Amino acid sequence: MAGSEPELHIKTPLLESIPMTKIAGCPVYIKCDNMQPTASFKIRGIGNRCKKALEAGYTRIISSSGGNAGYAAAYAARQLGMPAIVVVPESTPKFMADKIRDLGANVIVHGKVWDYANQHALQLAEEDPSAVVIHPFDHPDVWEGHETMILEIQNQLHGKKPDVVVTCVGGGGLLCGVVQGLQRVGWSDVPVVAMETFGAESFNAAVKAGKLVTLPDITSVAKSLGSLRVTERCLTLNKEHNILSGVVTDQRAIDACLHLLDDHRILVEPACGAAASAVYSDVLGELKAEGKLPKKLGCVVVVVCGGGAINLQQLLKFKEACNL
Ligand code: PLV
Repeated sequence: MAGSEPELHIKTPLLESIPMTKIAGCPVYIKCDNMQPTASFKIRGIGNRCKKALEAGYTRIISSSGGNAGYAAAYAARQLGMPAIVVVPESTPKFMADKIRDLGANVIVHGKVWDYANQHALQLAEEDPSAVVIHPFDHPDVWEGHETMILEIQNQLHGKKPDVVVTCVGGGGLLCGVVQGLQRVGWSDVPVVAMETFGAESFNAAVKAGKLVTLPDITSVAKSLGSLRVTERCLTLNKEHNILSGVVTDQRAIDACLHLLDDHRILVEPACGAAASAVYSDVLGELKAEGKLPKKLGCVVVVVCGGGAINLQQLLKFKEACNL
């Protein structure tokens, strides 16, 4: 991990969710990374990456992000005293771009989806050797930073070992961090359920094809899961670790967001709803029935990854659009 400066992320609560426990029939813990100062887990990995870049002599930050990674990069840059440019695609909500701007970053809107924003960020960095491009999910420092979530969970469970960890997958940075973290704490045998929504299922497509697949478009409302292609590292880890891919409809992801709000007063993006739907829509039950998970689970951990690109009005719009 990067050296001298204070951590940019905080240690977040791990809470037993009684409503989820009732559904799953075993203790379900939620790791509340929605409580990070940037409203998502992203600051763990992006913060680590930015600190290491500063130590390596870079003085400026250029982030390409659909939202939360850019928000985390802008926050990290502000804390570290580095100027930042954040290139966001047109799909990023205006209120999210404004939030990033409010942290002092220069926001540039470029391209329909993230991949085009990223190309523009790389081009800008070519013109400025003092600038480092902070990729939202494809870098070892990002994965290393995300690993801290599992180290915390290990402490918070006081010697108990989870039977399964549930997370979601966009470009796969979070998944890589979770799996690497499990390996680091000696929990290499703990399966990971990797959730996506239809229309953003780039990991599921890659697992099925046995190689990286580039989706033609992102049609899911879970825009934070909307990277057309996952990092290669996900596929490498998929060979070493028991990762079970699950895909749900937008409706199920939104339904889970509504449940999280009612059950825990937690407002999160559909990306996070996708992970929570593994319990609320009983994807875990389906995996048990298929023999992919043990019939009796002793302890489940669900990563509540958070997400700042949501407000109540937007969630209610999604609810209506999904006929919920
Ligand atoms: N969001 C990326 C990619 O967006 C970004 O640039 O912010 N949950 C939330 C709330 C997220 O914001 C993201 C990533 C993920 C999950 C997925 O994380 P990943 O990409 O590491 O799998 C297009």
